[in-house]
Amino acid sequence: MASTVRKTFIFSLLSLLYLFSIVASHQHRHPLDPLTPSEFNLVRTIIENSYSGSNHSLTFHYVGLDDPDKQTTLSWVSNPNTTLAPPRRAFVITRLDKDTHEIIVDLSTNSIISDQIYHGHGYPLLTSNEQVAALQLPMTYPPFVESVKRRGLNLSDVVCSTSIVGWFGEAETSRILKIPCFYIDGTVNLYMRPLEGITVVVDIDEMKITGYYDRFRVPVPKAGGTDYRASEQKPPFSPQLRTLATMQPDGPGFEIDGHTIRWADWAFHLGFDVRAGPIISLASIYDLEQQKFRQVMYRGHISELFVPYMDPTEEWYYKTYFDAGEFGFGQSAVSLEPFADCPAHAVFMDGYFAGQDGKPIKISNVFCIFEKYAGNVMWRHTEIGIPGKVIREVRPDVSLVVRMVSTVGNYDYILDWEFKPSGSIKVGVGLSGVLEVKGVSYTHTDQIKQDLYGTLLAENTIGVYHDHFLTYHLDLDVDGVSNSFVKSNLETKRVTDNISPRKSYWTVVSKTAKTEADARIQLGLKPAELVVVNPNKRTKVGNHIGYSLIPGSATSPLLSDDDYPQIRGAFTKYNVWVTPYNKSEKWAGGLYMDRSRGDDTLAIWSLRNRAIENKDIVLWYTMGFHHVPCQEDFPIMPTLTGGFELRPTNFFERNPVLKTKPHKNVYWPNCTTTRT
Ligand SMILES: *[C@@H]1O[C@H](CO)[C@@H](O)[C@H](O)[C@H]1NC(C)=O
Ligand SMILES: *[C@@H]1O[C@H](CO)[C@@H](O)[C@H](O)[C@H]1NC(C)=O
Ligand SMILES: *[C@@H]1O[C@H](CO)[C@@H](O)[C@H](O)[C@H]1NC(C)=O
Ligand SMILES: *[C@@H]1O[C@H](CO)[C@@H](O)[C@H](O)[C@H]1NC(C)=O
Ligand SMILES: *[C@@H]1O[C@H](CO)[C@@H](O)[C@H](O)[C@H]1NC(C)=O
Ligand SMILES: [Cu+2]
Repeated sequence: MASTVRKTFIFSLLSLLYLFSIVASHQHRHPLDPLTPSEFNLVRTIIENSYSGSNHSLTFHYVGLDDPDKQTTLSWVSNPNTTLAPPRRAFVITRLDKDTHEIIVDLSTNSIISDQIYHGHGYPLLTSNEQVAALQLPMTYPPFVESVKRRGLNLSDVVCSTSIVGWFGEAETSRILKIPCFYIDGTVNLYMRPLEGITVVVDIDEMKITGYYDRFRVPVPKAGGTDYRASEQKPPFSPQLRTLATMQPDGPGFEIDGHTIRWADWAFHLGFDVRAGPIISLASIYDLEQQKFRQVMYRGHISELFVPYMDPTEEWYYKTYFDAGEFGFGQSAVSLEPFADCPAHAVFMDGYFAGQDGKPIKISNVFCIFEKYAGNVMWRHTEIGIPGKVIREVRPDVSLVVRMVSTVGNYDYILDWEFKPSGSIKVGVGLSGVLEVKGVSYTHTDQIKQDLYGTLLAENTIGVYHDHFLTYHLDLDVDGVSNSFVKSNLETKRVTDNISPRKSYWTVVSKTAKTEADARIQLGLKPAELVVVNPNKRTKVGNHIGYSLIPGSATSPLLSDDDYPQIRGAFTKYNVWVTPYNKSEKWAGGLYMDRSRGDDTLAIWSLRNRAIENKDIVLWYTMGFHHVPCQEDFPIMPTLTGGFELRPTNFFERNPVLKTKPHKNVYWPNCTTTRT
């Protein structure tokens, strides 16, 4: 699958043209804007030219913006008209003749600033092309063809997918995948019909099958009842819900200027990255009293997603996925469907990433942006305590949502960043899609006498136990760059000296984390408030200005620390970590996730136990789901949701939405929506 680089002078000609177009558009560019299609092409041209002259095999595995230093960006932001925009640079990871290269390309000078071979463990993002090539290999591999025939199945109804293999202590590793295959006769829900017992190993650098085992045969689960298409459903149908729509007769209330979005009191930048998906930068909120924007978050994005399955048998033990670092959350993003994935009034944005050949690939409608009104209350009070009066004030809750959906093979992750006028940022995650199931001979739970590592969901179908851990990188800059992390435990106190009929109460005991070790927290053990404060700023009455992390349900890994997947996923050991800002510490599992050995994780960086008090700090938060599949998850999962909130805490002098005007009451009895 490796593409061959040939030298032609057309490349140089093209690069000149691109140079012109990029220089011309430079002034309008925000330094954090993702690479444009022409910039992707320019990167490819520059790198291909540098390797021309001989017959190389060159593939692109990551191409993204090499974001400028934080200080540079911040000084540009504070004065974009007079500050020169920092040069646009790309960070690139290629495979060249089986070596991994890290390359920085300067797009303002059309030059390669550095090109280093990476000698450490692990491999970069898998490309779509190499996965597609790998999953076709079994079809012409005689032992596999024979296995299919032995099962009495038709090869033309077999489709395959790809799985990473992880790392289990091997001294030598190569870039290999395993290829699970499925039977689609009578359904499109391939994942519900595994061909169990077969293991196909593909070396993707050689692009050939290097291992093959067919250990046992069990029935392929049947197709009936697995299809999820509306066209395939038979009566009886669910009760029909009445048509429902929200209206914005005055149009959307937000403004999109390039990649900068302004809405209500918020302004932020929205980028797209092949590995992380959405990147929210420079989120700041307008303070009515101070009459200015105040910083909240410099950069926030998904850093990794760890999905270990709990079946230790030969065919399943290796299924320990790191979806962002292996498959790419951005690379796996799908086009959103208007009216269904997002409401009628949503606005869409496209995203681009570099394919294996370096050429830009467009994902249209990769983001939707919309104002969400779910019928909730922002704040309210009814006062009946004043004789002769009833006072009622209610404000409906409206927020702004940025949404992306990443479909990593069988699973669909719905990722929301939601901004509230009250200053809260809510991060939501929805899990839907199709379970990864294992074929077994059992058709009823009464037949099962051993641990099957999952739930029998349908005949011959086990939904294997697994977790989803989503780790977020949250570089908060609360009203400035220098922040501290304060953990406030709620502690029970005994009443002494008979001062009160009460025996006990709780109070807040706050501790500022001095070093990284102080800030590692496993949630759910003790009630605590977790606040990132600006120790250099206080409210008028003297409280430190801050933002709290309001976690979702507390989930921690159950694998033992010495288990290989957990060594690689050690960053999930604590729900909260705080590190000093370091531009190269973005990916909690390491820059090279595929076949990694856990030597470049957040858990390792944090062993340095650096000082984090009154410093530029990054908050890492892991939310998790232990997934015990149930029959309702068959044949497709109703969305399971989770999330967390970053909430202003003594950031404002008072309720920042106090002065929100009541809504006009508008009623459109005959309003209809039309589907375009
Ligand atoms: C370049 O290498 C490929 C694969 O290694 C080979 O098929 C091709 O013939 C080579 N081309 C030239 C011009 O050497
Ligand atoms: C920058 O220039 C634009 C257009 O000339 C102007 O609207 C804007 O107010 C200026 N911004 C600053 C921060 O001076
Ligand atoms: C295989 O395909 C042929 C031709 O479509 C069909 O007649 C046959 O029944 C199929 N066999 C199975 C096991 O599905
Ligand atoms: C930044 O992090 C990387 C990776 O952990 C480390 O190698 C480097 O020394 C760090 N830089 C600083 C200035 O601490
Ligand atoms: C709504 O539609 C109904 C039936 O089409 C019509 O009788 C009624 O006058 C309409 N009402 C308004 C407010 O337009
Ligand atoms: Cu799950």
